Amino acid sequence: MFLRKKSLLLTCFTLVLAMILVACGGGETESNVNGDLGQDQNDGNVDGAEGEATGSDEVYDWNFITEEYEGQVQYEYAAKFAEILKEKSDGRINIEVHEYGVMSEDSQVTLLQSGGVEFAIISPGFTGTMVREGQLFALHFLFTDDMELNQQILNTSEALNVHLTEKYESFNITPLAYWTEGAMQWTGNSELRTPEDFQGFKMRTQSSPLILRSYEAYGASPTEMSWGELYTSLQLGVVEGQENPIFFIEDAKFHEVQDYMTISEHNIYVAMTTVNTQFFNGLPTDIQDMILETVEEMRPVAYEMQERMNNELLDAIINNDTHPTEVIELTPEEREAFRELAIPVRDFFIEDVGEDAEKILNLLIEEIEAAQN
Ligand code: 6CS
Repeated sequence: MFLRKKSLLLTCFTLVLAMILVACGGGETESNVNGDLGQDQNDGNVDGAEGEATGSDEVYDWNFITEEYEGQVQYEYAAKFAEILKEKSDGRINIEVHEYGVMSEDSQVTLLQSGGVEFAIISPGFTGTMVREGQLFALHFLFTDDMELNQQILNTSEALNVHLTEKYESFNITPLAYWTEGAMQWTGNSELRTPEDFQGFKMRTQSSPLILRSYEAYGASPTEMSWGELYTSLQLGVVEGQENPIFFIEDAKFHEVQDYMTISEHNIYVAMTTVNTQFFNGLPTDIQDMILETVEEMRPVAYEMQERMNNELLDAIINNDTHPTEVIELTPEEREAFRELAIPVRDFFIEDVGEDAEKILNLLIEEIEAAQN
């Protein structure tokens, strides 16, 4: 179920074509999914334009891939981003937004990195074997319980916006913004209230190794998997539970094949608005400025969007009589039992990833503490 056929074949065709073109072009970032590999007028890297304001009538056709479907937060973000840029550029910037559904999230990272598409929304949970420092988002109980404050920290953190961004840029990916899709909750085919409930529990996670490690700390038996396989895997019992923000649990219908949802808020879901670094650096400065302005304008839009969807779809889960879900609220003591097991994973992260990871994490922790005072 749940594979939206709409535009799937077309998208599949264009993205696969893009990968072939990138492979043929030796990974240059001048390609786009329309196959414009040369220095033509649709090309983001026009000769002589790099780093200069052109004031020209150049027309740009770009592609923006997301990990979600239309109606879900990432897709709606990208659609609004495209709309704002089109308006700002008087119609010169045309961005085609793509739903998830063609390739795994890991492959989407590779596609952006190689320049097959210009923009992507990427979850750091799918970049952990590449940008190992980015795994810090997998650490449970790192951020605060105040989502608005968390978003402010994501917006302003030097640890993230300078130091972690540099790490991504060394892989040709520039995160333009880190933003939240909401607090993470657990769903299960059995109650998840105590660490004992996780003993041997088959938990689905994204691919970053530290996410798996975080669940091993609770005694679980985690398995990484693309979310496209998740509904069926939960239905068949291949995995027994998963984590996600509420809007996504409802919209992807995971609650139909899960009996319990725990309001655990053990982490926040972070997404990154990203652009291919080489492509972005090659754009005229006036175009770069329009993009950066749009990223700023999108910050409150994204926050409000996820907040509204998470609230509305919690009600939808609670009021769903066809597929009833027991919603479990953890007491502060119950949450504390998980927190105690989660904190030592920070040491593992530092030992495993190294000195830069330690510096970035320690600075972020300082920033989080300062934001709370
Ligand atoms: O669980 C996942 O993997 C998916 N969750 C969200 C909220 N967005 C896309 C991602 O791939």
